Amino acid sequence: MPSQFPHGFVWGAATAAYQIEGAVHADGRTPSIWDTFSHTPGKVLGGDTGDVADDHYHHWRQDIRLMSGLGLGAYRFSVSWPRVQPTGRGRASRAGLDFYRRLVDELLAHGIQPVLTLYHWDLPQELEDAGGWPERETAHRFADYARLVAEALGDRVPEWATLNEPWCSAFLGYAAGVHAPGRTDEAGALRAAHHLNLAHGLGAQALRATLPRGARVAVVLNPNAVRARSTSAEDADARRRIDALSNRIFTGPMLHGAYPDDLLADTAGITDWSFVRDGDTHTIRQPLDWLGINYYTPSVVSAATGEPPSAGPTAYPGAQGVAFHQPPGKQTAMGWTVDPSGLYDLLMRFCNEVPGLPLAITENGAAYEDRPDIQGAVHDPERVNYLHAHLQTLLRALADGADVWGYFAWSLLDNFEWAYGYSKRFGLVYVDYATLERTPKTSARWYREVIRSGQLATGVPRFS
Ligand code: IFM
Repeated sequence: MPSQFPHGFVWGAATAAYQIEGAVHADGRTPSIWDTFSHTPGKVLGGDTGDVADDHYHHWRQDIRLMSGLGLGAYRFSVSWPRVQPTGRGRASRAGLDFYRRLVDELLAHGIQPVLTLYHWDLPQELEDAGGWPERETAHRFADYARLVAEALGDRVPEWATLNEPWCSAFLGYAAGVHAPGRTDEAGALRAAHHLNLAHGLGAQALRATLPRGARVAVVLNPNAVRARSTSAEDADARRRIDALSNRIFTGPMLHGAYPDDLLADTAGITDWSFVRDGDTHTIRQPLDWLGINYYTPSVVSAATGEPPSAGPTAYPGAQGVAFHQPPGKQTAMGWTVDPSGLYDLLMRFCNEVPGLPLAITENGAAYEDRPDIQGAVHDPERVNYLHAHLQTLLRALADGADVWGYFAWSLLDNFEWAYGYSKRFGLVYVDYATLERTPKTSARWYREVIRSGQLATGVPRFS
């Protein structure tokens, strides 16, 4: 197996605005759905909120120094919509945009390429009050927002992604209700998925119309590496259903210009999809410069096992009767099985499905129970092993022809892990939430060495 990454391969780390910025009332920012949700008792573990988070809004210089110390070539971050366009409509906030201008300029001064995501789940609350993603209008509001940000930052940001993980926005937010805005409305979730797709299409058009030539436009998905538990026809059908509801509902219109027939049939009892208007799928299928893939763990499914289906809301409307199983293997603190083969499968799938479309791994990482030792050092050998195993798999995919230009570890910093609050730590850098002190973990030093050498030591990682 080769251990050397291609020349020019981009090494990065990723974050998202609500998870790190804090400063939720600064400079005219208005609440997003995550402010509302996290302040609703019982929604987030421990009652945690993003009010302070890592206070990156005030520590950004220090955080860029950390990135520089790691040797990062790129930093993937998201813009907070309610910070740059309070209430989600109308004029941009100069103070909000200035924060990102300063951030981007400082990144560039350190030789770190900014990779900007427009929407990482923080819908302005006022737009949710007007109906949120189930309403078509929200897609148009997103396109306006995309244009405002592109006008302000287009001269200095080369890489743009419209949405992050629209599956989570639509199905965790509107079907399962475990993410903001916490609704449990199956038809609403399918409408939300369509309007997120439309937002991507309209947003990509707005970016193309505004950005200088050479800026690249993408979308970031969290495709589900879904496997059938057995070779039976029933389990294969369960896999097909989950693949449709997690993957092809987005890649169908975005990459091929149509919703898959089997998805429409599976969900016919929930909606007739009449909210899809003529021309929508054409709008959604915008030329992309690359596709971002976030990967953590695979899924294993089977046809119903005979146990009563759970009575609670599902994240997979139309796939009741499909059972999920824990894949074998070690688990992270999220309970997610460590299995890099899912990453390989996804990379090869997209390579075959959309030949010529470059890919990036825009998130990959793991939560573990990190704690400083008596000297204050944070040793996280399990994370090193996790990252090492996934990078090894990436090398295999590259050798087999996958066109992947970059890798972004999730996450630069420990941060607000949505409904889990601060209980799950994904960072390369430990954050003491009481003092906001940052301490690079062992994994940060290990990653720095991978970046410096452009290669992966074979065998067991040095830091295990
Ligand atoms: O923290 C999240 C991130 O916001 C989106 N992708 C998955 C990560 C880990 O759950």
